[in-house]
Amino acid sequence: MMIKGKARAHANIALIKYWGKRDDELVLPMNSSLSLTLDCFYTETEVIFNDDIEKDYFYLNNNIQDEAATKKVSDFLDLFRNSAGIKSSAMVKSINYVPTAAGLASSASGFAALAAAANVASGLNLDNKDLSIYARQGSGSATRSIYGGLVEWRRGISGKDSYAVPVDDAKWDIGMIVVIVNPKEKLISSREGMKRTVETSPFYTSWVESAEEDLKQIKIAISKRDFEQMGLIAERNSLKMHATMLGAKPPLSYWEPESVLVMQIVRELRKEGIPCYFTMDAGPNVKILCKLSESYKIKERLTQSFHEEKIIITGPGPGVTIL
Ligand code: 2P0
Repeated sequence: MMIKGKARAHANIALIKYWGKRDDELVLPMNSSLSLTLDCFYTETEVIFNDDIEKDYFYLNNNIQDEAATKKVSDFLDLFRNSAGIKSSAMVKSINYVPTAAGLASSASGFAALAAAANVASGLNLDNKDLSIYARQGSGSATRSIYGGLVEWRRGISGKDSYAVPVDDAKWDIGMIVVIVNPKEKLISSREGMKRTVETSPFYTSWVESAEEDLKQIKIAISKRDFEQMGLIAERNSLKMHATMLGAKPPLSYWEPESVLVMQIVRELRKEGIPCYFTMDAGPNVKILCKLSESYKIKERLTQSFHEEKIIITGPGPGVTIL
């Protein structure tokens, strides 16, 4: 027996961040979050269940992966194998399409594409809601990559109702500029960083409350297409997330000097009347939320301080596609 499935999923950047789990096993978040799916960054994955191979194999960008990386994929595929009653091992081939040196190897697009491919290969044919529940168990941010545009991940009260819902197709003047400050892999994984923050930061409870309020407010701004409010809420939410990390023991900071430089440029541009807002995740790279129609103007300013190939402009991207 040999059955296969292939899918593409795009990366997403959170405007209201997910930072901390209340259940590590099920990947249940402490707070709901909201993101923008990106056009330029995606992963294509093929899953082949094959009776003739004796164990799982995982190739990423045509390179065979080590035991640890393969185990993550295997454990995730078990969710599908168990539900579908499949006993076969799998061959998994994944390609990350990320502009050169972007340093954005994304677990969001990775697990969303793997989930969508496994969904086809296993014959489970889950709908998007259930697909996001499965993707979540691979990586929290993958929950949101099932859909395109602006997407909310509702924290839910159990494993069965913590999933993503589409909020807005983002087919208006929205863009994102990714500024690559340092493409190297981060020293402290998000998983570890979140755990430390939840367990030791005295600011953590306030962060959760504040993030839920930010989510409410940003959804109002989105429904009114109030770009300025949307950006201001997102920028502040990101800073608050990083503030909880500074309060952790030992403290955690993903910022580098050039990250701060990008923030300063964004603030200057705003003073000049260009609406743009920064957001940062578990790494030193900075993403700028802007109007797509103004992205080239902003890029031009950034090239005074950064190499052109370190500045990537992207529009909103689609949800998962079966290939
Ligand atoms: C987010 N991040 O909302 C937040 C903001 C980073 C900062 O989701 O442990 O790879 O696999 O659930 O999803 C990155 O963490 O973590 C992330 P796991 P994930 O996008």
